[in-house]
Amino acid sequence: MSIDPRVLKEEILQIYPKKLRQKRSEQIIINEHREDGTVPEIKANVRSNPGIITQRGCTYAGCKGVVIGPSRDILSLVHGPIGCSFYAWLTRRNQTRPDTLEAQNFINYCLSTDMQEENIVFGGEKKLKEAVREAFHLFHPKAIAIFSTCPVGLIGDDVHAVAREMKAELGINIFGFSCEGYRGVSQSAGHHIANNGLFKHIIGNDETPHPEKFKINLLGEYNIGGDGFVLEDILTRCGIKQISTFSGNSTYDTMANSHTADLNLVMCHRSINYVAEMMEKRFGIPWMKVNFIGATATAKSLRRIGEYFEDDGLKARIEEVIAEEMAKVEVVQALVKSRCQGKTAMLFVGGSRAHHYQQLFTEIGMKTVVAGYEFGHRDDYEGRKVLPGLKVDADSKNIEEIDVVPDPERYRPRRTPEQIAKLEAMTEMEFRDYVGMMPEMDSDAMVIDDISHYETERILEAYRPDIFCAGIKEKFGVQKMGIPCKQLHSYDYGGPYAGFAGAINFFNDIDRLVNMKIWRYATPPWQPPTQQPEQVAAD
Ligand code: CFM
Repeated sequence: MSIDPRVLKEEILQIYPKKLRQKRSEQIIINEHREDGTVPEIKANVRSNPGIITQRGCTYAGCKGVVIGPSRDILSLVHGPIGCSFYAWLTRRNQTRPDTLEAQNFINYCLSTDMQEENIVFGGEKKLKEAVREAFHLFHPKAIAIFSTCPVGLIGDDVHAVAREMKAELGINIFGFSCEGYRGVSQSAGHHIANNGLFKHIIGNDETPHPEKFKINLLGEYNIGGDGFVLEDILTRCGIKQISTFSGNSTYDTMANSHTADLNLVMCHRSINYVAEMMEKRFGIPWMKVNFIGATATAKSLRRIGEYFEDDGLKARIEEVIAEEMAKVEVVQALVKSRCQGKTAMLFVGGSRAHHYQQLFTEIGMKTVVAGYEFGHRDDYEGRKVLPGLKVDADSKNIEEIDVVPDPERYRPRRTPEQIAKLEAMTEMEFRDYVGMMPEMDSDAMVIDDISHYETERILEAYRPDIFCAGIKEKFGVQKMGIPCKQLHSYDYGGPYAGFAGAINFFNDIDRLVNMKIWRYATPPWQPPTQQPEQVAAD
């Protein structure tokens, strides 16, 4: 079926009132590779329109749930009504594996001040202090993070003052986050707030040196479904020491010590690029974007690490691991490709995966026809080269920009500008860069920012893709249309999908989903039923 995406776009826009139509027309883009190397501009990171049924989450979700939550021994205490805690309780499948049975792990717990009407009227600081003391005496953590929910900001409780007071009283690291749900346009604001907190309160607190030669941090990897376990295994086999991730399977100490690494690898650019930038400025650690989603992407990323460290032994070990793993991947890939070749996919995930997972589909011959982020910014779509031209609006001004300067004692540039230039001259060795999703999608592909429920239905009806990838909010509505929906936030109950072993899992899962016969039995709403379902006699 051949679709004219421009016609479809106009049809979709018709339903909206004039002002909204204009706004959505700038957020629904038909991709194009222009001669000057640019792609069309997309409007992103702007407020969702009420009633549109967005899939976005809130700022608190981005700070507590996404960035800080996966670190297992920072005790997360939510200051707010219980619902905010309950809905952030073990819903993201960020796994962790303490070294010993006795090691601290608070991930299974849900701690909240459980604010009541009385606290909203008379203030909740007293209750918060009591909660911090209680949590400290129960768990004896190294650090407590306090997260603000919407009412905290509305009534003006000062979580930072409470954190300072409690830190002095209890003698452990305690810090607060002004990450009220409404503070930004999406969870993306919460990522930035969390990054600032990590930088101000944790990174650089532990100077323990490591003897290993090749030391990295993996930023923006949250160990969903065990992805981080797979990646640490690969890195270890190559002889690369992972000091810390941010923040899947991490601990307070690994993050506190992360400034001793010599290279920062950035997986999810959206959620953690601020930490990478700040660590480079303060400590002199270069960063580069990697992608461990997809077998060829993983191989490419590993080779780039080898090039960075310029060590023949390391490069040889990397090649050995790639050869060993690729042999296993290729067997499954060939089989699955023979059954999936030519099928189509749509991807709507937060800020990275709608891009990264296109690679896995490409590896089994499937094409992504429409994709979009819930809350990515223009740089995630068009590449970081648009950054200097980005306008700072009132919503972005809400979030602190930390002014970072080189640390007087600890700034140690790991590479000279000449070395960086030499490495960059080699193919695909860009530092501090992210090409974005659109340059890597076909011309004429549709790119939709912050997709609405209505738009989802219309594109499904028009394209009838073989698979739709999104989250729990979309899953069952989509499947009732006879189209399988794979959750790419939680992986449903599957995964890991990162690295080589993850690629094999993904290929098998997608093969099962797109080739399952059950989808033929669902009658989508756009297709009138040809016959009435048989009456089942009640006996
Ligand atoms: Fe980064 Fe993520 Fe994502 Fe994200 Fe998320 Fe997530 Fe996501 Mo869900 S940090 S932007 S805020 S890759 S929770 S692990 S899957 S929306 S695309």
